[in-house]
Amino acid sequence: METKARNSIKRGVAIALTVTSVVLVLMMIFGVMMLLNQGNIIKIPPQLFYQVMTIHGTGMIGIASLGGSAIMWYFLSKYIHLNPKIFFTNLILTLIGVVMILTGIFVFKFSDGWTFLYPLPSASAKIYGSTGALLFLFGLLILGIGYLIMYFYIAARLIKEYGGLGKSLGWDYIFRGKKGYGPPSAVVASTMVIIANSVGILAGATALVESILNILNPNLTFDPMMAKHLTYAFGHIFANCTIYMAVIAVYEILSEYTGRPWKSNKAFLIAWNFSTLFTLMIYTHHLLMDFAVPEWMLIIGQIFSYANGLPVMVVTAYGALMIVFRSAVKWDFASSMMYLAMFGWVAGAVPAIIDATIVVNHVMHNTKWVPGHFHTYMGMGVIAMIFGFMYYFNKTEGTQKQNSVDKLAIAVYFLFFSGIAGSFLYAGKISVPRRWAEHLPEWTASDQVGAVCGILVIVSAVIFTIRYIMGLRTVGKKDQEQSLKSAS
Ligand code: HEM
Ligand SMILES: [Cu+2]
Repeated sequence: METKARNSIKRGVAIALTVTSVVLVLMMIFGVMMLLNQGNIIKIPPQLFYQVMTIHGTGMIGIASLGGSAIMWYFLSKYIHLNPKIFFTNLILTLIGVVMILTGIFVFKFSDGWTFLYPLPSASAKIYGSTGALLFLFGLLILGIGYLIMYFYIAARLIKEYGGLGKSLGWDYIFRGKKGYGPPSAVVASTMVIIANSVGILAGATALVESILNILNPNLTFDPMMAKHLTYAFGHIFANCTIYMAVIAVYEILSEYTGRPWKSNKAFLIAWNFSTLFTLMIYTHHLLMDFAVPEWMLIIGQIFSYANGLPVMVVTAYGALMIVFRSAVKWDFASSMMYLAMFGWVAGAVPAIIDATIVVNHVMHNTKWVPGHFHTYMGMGVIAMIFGFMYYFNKTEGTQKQNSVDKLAIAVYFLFFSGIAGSFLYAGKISVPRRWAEHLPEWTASDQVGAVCGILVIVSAVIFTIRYIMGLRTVGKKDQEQSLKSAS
């Protein structure tokens, strides 16, 4: 029975990772399509550009979250008992949501951007009909419900096992002077994510319902400023939480490869507690240009944005350096990916901190500087952690071996993803606006460089994906052998 439960956990994780890698490649192709259009190499109608931009943003954030939750679920299930059905429920609701979103965008021409800012969806519903907007909004809502079900279930399990979410965040050690080390890092990180992301998703769901009601009955109107607060609270927290789920792989994999436990000492616990709080507070950095927002909120947004990522990033980067220092760590695909991803994450935070400064923000925020920042920390941070974990999964649960193509693919991936991010940051520096289908001739060089880099990134992502899907067979074989052994 025990191995049966374990096998269904593994199956769920394997399916989620398969979906993640395939969707990722597809969304990257859409990304290159946008660059080719901005760089004047191909011409697509502006309407299609914005459909592509909407699916690229939604799809990327969505799969980063799916891949991240696969990591969280896989490692958390080693410490507490988890019912595999819950993960499948989330997976199925996600897939239903994705199909609705795809239909809304490609069949019914919804193209308002993944941030669905009220009252944009109602405005475009009047032009293109309400079906597309409703499919998109309901699709996201269903996706969110899937996550809420999973998070509430994990919360209930953590409360049962640890006696409360405060305890699984290590409050006994921080406030009550309990000696020794706190709960496993996977437990601490998961607690942070379920608290922050549940709040974020509930805020997002409220904004979605507002838009849906407004489309169904235009007499029902809502305060657009309030809706913007709810929407960006959701968007910021949801995107942030992808890394807080994926980073669990850094803790677990580096600790396994060095044979040293990743201890949750007091500094580690305090850092995660601060990040829990700050992640909830700082979304107002997306509203720095809204003069109607009370100044004190913007100042909180600015100050705490500096402080937000830092605690966890510092303890993680420092921990990663220390755990490897003078250890007999074996460098292979998984451990190198985790290590490089750490630096991608740190590097991506620097431009964000610059942009969160109010005076800079007024100049930079609507330029490609911003995509430059999040492509660095998502592409070279979160997504790299997910690829690294895919390899680890096949190696640990199966018998896949690394080869020289894998090594080459890692190098190509990081090199050319820096190229994409660099081309975006450079475009930001020369004031190229973000989210414009058409670019002026003096901007197109940066788009063309980005597109070339993008194509090479896609090549390595395709290699990772094919290797992962082929490696899954070794997992199935190993399972079969084990069940035969236990039967005889
Ligand atoms: C081959 C890799 C990729 C390429 C070529 C690419 C390209 C692009 C381009 C051209 C844009 C529009 C920029 C603009 O505003 O003008 C964009 C936006 C975006 N990308 Fe990527 N991207 C890639 C990978 C990723 C990854 C890995 C993620 C996250 C996991 C991601 C998330 C996003 C998001 C959230 C947006 C914002 C959409 C919006 O403004 O509504 N991208 N990307
Ligand atoms: Cu933010």
